[in-house]
Amino acid sequence: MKQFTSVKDVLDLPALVTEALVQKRNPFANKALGRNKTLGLIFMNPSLRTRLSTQKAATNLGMEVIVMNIDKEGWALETQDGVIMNGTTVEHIREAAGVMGKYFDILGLRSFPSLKNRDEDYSEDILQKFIHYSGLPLVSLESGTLHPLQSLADLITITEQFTFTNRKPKVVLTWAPHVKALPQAVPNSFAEWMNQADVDFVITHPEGYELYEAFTAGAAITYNQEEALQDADFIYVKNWSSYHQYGQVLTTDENWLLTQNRLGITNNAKVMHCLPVRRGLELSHDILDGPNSLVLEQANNRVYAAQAVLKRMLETNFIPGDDQ
Ligand code: AN0
Ligand code: CP
Repeated sequence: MKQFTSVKDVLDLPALVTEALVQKRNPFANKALGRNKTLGLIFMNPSLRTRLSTQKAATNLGMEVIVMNIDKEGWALETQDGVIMNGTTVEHIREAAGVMGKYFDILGLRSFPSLKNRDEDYSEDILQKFIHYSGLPLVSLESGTLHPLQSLADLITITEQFTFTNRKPKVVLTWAPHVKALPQAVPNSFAEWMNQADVDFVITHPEGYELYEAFTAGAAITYNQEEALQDADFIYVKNWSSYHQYGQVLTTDENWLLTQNRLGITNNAKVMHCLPVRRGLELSHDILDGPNSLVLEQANNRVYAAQAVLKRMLETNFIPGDDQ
């Protein structure tokens, strides 16, 4: 595995999930694999889980980790080519990424979309420039359009929790209200992964919140949340801003808030959220505090998702014993 930016970078998805579960049972078994290898984690936006879980995963594999919150601690970065830098930006992405290529063996990058210019966000220009100018294998820590480490952790969680062998789980992705415009990366990515997994997958959202078809194609999509929730085994709750009216909040309709009552029409569904979650706005207190919530287990599995991916990258990109 050279890069990890999308499910498309995964050759064998069931094998990667199995690898994560193997790592979870025995987290320190591959401590020698990352010896003298450095992971650089570069954050252009805030993070709690991604930062801590990826750092823990790398440490479990014996790697050194350097973390930089480049938005706060670095020079203001210029990402456009050919500009005369006589404004507020101080350092160009060409040099910044090039320097990182000298210091690290694997690069992790979090770079949220602007939610202003869809073409620019969906071109993944910043992610591609970091890959190109660093020359390093790159793990996406959430990009403009996708959050693959989250989706892998979600798939691991569903695989662990679903015990029936005679049928597939019904998994529902439901939009939830929020007061701020949030990226589409988490739902895009979840859809992309669920469409590759062995599940019945349904997406429900208000009109105007249709996601980019390249990620959702194959899923059943309905504007009727109640219909979608019938017999659900897993409900994945997430807010996102509009893709078609790009970056806009079209409604904050609280009828879309999932409560414990509404779980009555489901198959006692387990409820998932990537976190951070705004209590009472995106998801009810009773669900988060109740027995159906999987949110902490998802967060736990972020470690083993990252560990499986880093292990594959170390195996693919470096010869064991070669410490150069
Ligand atoms: C981000 C998002 O929705 O993409 C990160 C989630 C992992 N969430 C917020 O900005 C609140
Ligand atoms: N779920 C997730 O990626 O959380 P952070 O934004 O805190 O990393």
